[in-house]
Amino acid sequence: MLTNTDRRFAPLASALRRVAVSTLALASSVLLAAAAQAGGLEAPVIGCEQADEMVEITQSSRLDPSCEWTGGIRVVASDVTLDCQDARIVSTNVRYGIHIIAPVDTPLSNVTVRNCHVEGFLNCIHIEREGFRELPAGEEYENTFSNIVIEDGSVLNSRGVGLYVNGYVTDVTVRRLHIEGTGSSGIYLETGSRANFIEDNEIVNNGFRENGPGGQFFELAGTTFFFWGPGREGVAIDGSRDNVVRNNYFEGNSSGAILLYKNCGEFPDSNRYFERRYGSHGNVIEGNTFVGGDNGVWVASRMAENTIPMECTDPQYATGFVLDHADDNTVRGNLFENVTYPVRVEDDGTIVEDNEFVSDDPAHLAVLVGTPVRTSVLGLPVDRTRISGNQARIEGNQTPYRWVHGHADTTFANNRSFGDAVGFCEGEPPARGPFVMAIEFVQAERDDPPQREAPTLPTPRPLAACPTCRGDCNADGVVTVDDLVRAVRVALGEIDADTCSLVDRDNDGAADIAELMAAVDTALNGCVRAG
Ligand SMILES: [Ca+2]
Ligand SMILES: [Ca+2]
Ligand SMILES: [Ca+2]
Repeated sequence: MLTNTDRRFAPLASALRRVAVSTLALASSVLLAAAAQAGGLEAPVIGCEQADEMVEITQSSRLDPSCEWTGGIRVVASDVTLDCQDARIVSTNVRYGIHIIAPVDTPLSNVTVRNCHVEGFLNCIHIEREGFRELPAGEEYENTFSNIVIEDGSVLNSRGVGLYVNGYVTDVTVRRLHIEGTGSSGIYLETGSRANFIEDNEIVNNGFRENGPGGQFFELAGTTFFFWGPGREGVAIDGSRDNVVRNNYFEGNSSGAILLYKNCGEFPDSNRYFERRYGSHGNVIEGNTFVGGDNGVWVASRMAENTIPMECTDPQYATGFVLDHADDNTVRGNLFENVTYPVRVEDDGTIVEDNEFVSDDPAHLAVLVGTPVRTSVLGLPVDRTRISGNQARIEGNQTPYRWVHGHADTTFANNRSFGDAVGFCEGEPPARGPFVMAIEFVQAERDDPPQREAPTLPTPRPLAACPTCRGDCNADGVVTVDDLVRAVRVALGEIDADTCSLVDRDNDGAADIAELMAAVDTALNGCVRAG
């Protein structure tokens, strides 16, 4: 595990490593070419005379790393490995650095792209099933992609998304990449993509251009506006499901680390429009490290955002509001350091377990569950969240597990703060912009941007510790007969103490008489303040 200081110098270190590695690679390519001539099976090297052309890869190949590759590379066949040998692939006026592509009626499998350093394109790496927008419902996965691996390299300073996994693309593994400085999201998992693996990457300092703090123009109802936004996230999971995001390092991404949401069927008149059929369901986010920033993992990040400028085709249930869709996701075993809202939950069935939250800012939280508009207009609070086994050490915040606007059927068990079992209690709603991905907007003249500093959303204030209800097994704020029955069963050893951690205050795995009496006292007299 690298320390924070090491991380700060990671770009420099990786640049030095790249120089060293490309020197080695150059030497080894000479040796390997000799081996190939001697009857070895090494893939042929594509020479620098093609470095400014678009190169199409149909068989396993290596790049000569002694030149910069500027024409872009297309990988169009199965069973191939492209080894860039640490070559740099840099943008001139081409859209994609490496484009892995097959028509929708053609399966693609066993493609590996490794040791490529791709920089400055619209998308540095783009994986696409050509024609996917026209796939009929129910026939999206008849000719899938499988075992597509992108490993060991870097994606830097793309104009848009860094690495784009486009619609209905499956089984892509992205591992050990350094992804930095992208204009939009670092990695984008597009609608209908599924079962991809994002592992062991460093995803840092991305997302400052698109909807970013520098501001941009937009037109609405024939009027020109200028708006400033929060920028984009490290990983966007947009209507993409059953993915695993594991053991990555996130720091310094503009709007947050991982946002899960569903595109609302925006901009139907755009040539990029297609029907968005799937939510971001069943994803697993585990073993990652998140450092700093406003949002760590935000489940259903558009549930309560006003999307009116996006011309959503999904039905509005209130002016500007459509349902977002991100169910049954798991956030497990991650470390969050100094993140304002480490885990935000605005859709149902989320599991938040065995995470660790540390911070030196008392305004920071661990978990925040709840969503305003769906709750108040449709009477549908976030439900079936399971929060268990988490540990928090947030200086000045003894009770960092919070809900807002109501919640339903929450399981809350064995969550600790500075080692004590604590409750789940009401917090304060986070600040939101006037509409999705916007912090503030003004009417403006085209080509005459307002000259002022980027506005920011107000930061949250520290909250008073909330009462912990001793014996409140289901953490709903009252001790009922049901809670007491469960507490007694813990005392009798019939059920595990973790199922009612708020009776077992001293965390010895049992409920003794004093702990049972405290539960009874709470039932009779109400909750007591924590501590
Ligand atoms: Ca839902
Ligand atoms: Ca209760
Ligand atoms: Ca005990």
